[in-house]
Formats: sequence, structure tokens, C-alpha cells
Amino acid sequence: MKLIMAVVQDKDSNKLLSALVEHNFRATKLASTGGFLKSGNTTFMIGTEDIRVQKALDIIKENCQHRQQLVAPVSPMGGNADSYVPYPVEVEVGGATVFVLPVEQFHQY
Ligand code: 2BA
Ligand code: 2BA
Repeated sequence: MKLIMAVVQDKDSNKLLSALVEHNFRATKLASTGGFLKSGNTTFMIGTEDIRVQKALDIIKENCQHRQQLVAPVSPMGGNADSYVPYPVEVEVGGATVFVLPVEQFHQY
């Protein structure tokens, strides 16, 4: 068994959840926050058999789009102006950032 952890954009999360359920995957959706943009994203935990991992990855890929997002400038606290960028910067936010972890044990009590 594997645990897939996928960080996706909020905008894609409902579509992804529906697609996973439609294909009989079990999933848990968590509200999360990206460290860089400090804005909300969604993390999916999907526990599944090894042979179904690739199918789950395909579904994630199909349902999550890349988008450009503007990062507003944040004035530096503590006076380090060297790293301060005074204008909004555009960053490309994935699709999905996906980790596949081995599951040592799975219990449902
Ligand atoms: P839910 O996905 O909301 O599922 C609630 C209950 O509905 C499940 O209870 C199960 O009895 C049933 N169920 C879910 N998906 C089903 C399906 N495809 N076909 C038939 N019945 C289905 P539990 O199995 O006790 O799961 C409770 C909660 O634990 C789930 O809430 C989900 O958030 C999480 N979970 C369970 N298995 C998971 C897994 N393999 N990966 C990630 N999260 C899991
Ligand atoms: P955030 O940390 O809010 O990052 C949003 C986007 O900002 C990233 O998109 C990337 O394009 C950019 N970015 C992040 N850190 C950067 C840095 N130090 N310098 C320049 N640009 C940077 P994605 O890479 O698609 O990541 C989307 C979200 O996925 C991230 O949101 C984070 O929540 C999660 N994530 C990505 N890589 C991760 C990792 N290795 N471990 C845990 N979570 C990760």
C-alpha cells in the first residue's frame, strides 16, 4: 500500500475529489497553507494499493492545472532591504506537488 500526498490549488480541489471518488479511490482532503505564497491550498491524502498508484497520479495530473500567480511585495521587517522586491512578482504555481510514501501499516478501528 502507498500513501499519496498531493498539494493542489484550491480551485482544482473539488474537481479532483470528484474524479477520485468516481474512480473508487478513497481520499481525505485537508486545508493547507503554502509556505511561500502563504495562501491556502489543499492537500489530499490518498491511501491505495501499489498497483493503483499510477492511475491515481494520472487523475491528479488530468485535473490540476498550472497557473500564474502574483506575489504581492512584503516590506522587510528588521531592516534587511537587500532582498526586498518592491513590485509584484509572478510565480508559476503547479499543477500538483505529489509525494508517494510507503505505508507500513493501515488500520481502521
Ligand atoms: P469519507 O471518504 O467521507 O468516507 C466515509 C465512509 O464512507 C467510509 O468510512 C466508508 O465506510 C464509506 N466509503 C468511502 N468511500 C467509499 C467507496 N468508494 N465505496 C464504498 N464506501 C465508501 P471509513 O472507511 O471509516 O473512512 C472514514 C474516513 O477516513 C473517510 O471519509 C476518509 O476521509 C478517510 N479514509 C478512509 N480510507 C482512506 C484512504 N484509503 N485514504 C485516505 N483517506 C481515507
Ligand atoms: P507555496 O509554498 O505557497 O509556493 C507557491 C509557488 O511559489 C510554488 O509553486 C513555486 O512556483 C513558488 N515558490 C515556492 N517557493 C519558492 C522559492 N523559495 N523561491 C521561488 N519560488 C518559490 P509549486 O512549486 O507548484 O508549489 C505549490 C505548493 O506546493 C507550495 O505552495 C507548497 O504548499 C507545496 N510544495 C511544493 N513543494 C513542496 C515540498 N518540497 N514540500 C512540501 N510542500 C511543497
